[in-house]
Amino acid sequence: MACFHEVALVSGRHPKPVGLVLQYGTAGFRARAEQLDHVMYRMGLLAVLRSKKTKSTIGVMVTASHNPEEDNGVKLVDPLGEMLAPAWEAYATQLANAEEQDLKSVLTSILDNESVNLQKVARVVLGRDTRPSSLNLAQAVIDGVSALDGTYQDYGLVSTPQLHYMVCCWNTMEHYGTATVEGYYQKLSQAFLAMTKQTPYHPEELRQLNVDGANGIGALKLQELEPYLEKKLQLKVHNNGVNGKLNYLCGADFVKVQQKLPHGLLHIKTNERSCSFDGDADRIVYYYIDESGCFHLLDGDKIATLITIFLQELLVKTDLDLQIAVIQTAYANGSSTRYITEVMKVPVHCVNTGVKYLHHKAQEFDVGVYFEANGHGTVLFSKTAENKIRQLAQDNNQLVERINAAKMLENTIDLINQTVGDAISDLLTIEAILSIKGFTIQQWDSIYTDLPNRQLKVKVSDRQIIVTVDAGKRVVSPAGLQQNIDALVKKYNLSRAFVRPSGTEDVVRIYAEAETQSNADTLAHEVSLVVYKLAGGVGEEPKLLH
Ligand code: 16G
Ligand code: MG
Repeated sequence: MACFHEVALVSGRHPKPVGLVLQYGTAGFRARAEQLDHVMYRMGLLAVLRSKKTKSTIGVMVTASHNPEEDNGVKLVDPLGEMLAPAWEAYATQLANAEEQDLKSVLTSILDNESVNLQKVARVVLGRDTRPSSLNLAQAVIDGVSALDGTYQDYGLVSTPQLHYMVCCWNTMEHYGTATVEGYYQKLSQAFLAMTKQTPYHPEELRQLNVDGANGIGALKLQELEPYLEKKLQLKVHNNGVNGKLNYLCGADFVKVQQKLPHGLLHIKTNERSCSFDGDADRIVYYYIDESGCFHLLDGDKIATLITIFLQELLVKTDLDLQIAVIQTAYANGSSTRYITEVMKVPVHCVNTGVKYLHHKAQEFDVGVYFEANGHGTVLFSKTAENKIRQLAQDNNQLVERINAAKMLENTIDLINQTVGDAISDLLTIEAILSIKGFTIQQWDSIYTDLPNRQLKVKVSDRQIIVTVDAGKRVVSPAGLQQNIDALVKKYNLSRAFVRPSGTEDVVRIYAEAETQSNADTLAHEVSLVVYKLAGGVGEEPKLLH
């Protein structure tokens, strides 16, 4: 049996509140910040074991993304910048919930199960968002890493995708990029400038983009990036954290769910291109106000469509035999799925909610475009695809049109963050595409028309009693719930609805879409009532909101 030599494993300054149980959920641990000190320390310990096991650098990010400022969270980042392997998520949960006296034996059992060699060196890189609680919590992670003699580099305030980028740089001997924030800005800005080299400097109003930084890390990082962009793009960063509160009445999640302008951007001009980041800058959504004052949202589905159109056109020009596919979740607007499959003839795959599922599926294709409707997404190029593209870009014996298309793809590969969805990298990709195609935001928006939709949530006594199949689109338990939903959906034209337990909040989520907004609202409300009745709703019965 593996055994720890005399390291100071007892949590000491980071004791666990007795009886507290937390779970490594869809995006790591998330809870009120004051409950997380011991979890951070233990994730420091686990990161060391994971590093020794994989003989690679492992990332630890302290953030609770779009959650309220009072919350915090932590997630581990695996060697190529991807999400932690599922078996280790289970270890993370065991470790976080072990009472003090059991900590050593839980660690020992992980060591044994995974045959971790304690003699190996460990390296952990960590980052944190701008929450007031993040600094101390990051220190708890460092204490955990140090307790097992791991080495670490603290990147301090970085966006989640920047930390994923660092991990990938470290583990590819910097083939992916230089492992510094400057390296990140240089890589992205060079690719962006190369892509837009042929396009003229557009008039100021077209170069200008309003960004809602959610009062978080994204605002800080965009301000650092801007000088690298040589004024090709002019960013007006709002909600930069100076006055406002993180994610409060702003940010990508607020805008997507509420389908309205964030505070701080309530007075944008007609047709002005605007976008919102979430609290850790791994999501982005765009929007504008039309002449009649109507709000238009361009969410992850619209972004996926724009990027796929651009990539598909280039792939055709290169004449390379590369397969492109789009990965979505049940939340994807029905119109987007229809447009991509029927008009563009690009295959769409629907997977469970959660970045790791989309990322995993996208790896099956030469070019896998994945986006969640909430604005989290990126593009993955397989090694084969990347090699073919880079080779063609260098091959002067080919037709100029093919070579140029390959060069454009090459720069896109460098611009897009292939480790995880990245609001900054996505912003630059979208802006480059709009600029190259000479599209206004309205032209982009008019590619297809979204079906009106509504999202609601219902609190139940135990959300785990809702069991779903078919990528979260159908409920198999509690009995009768799906039949009720089916009957309600039938009442409306072009409608669809589903419910699933949230992986990040203690609620059941409801999604409905229909031909009109009022039908989508009514259907969502009716479904929420059925959930409330059949799945043990707590508190007041859901009301119809208008
Ligand atoms: C997290 C996930 C996101 C997912 C969302 C679902 C990551 C980085 N993010 O934000 O992919 O859509 O959770 O939340 O994994 P829900 O389960 O509460 O609906
Ligand atoms: Mg986020």
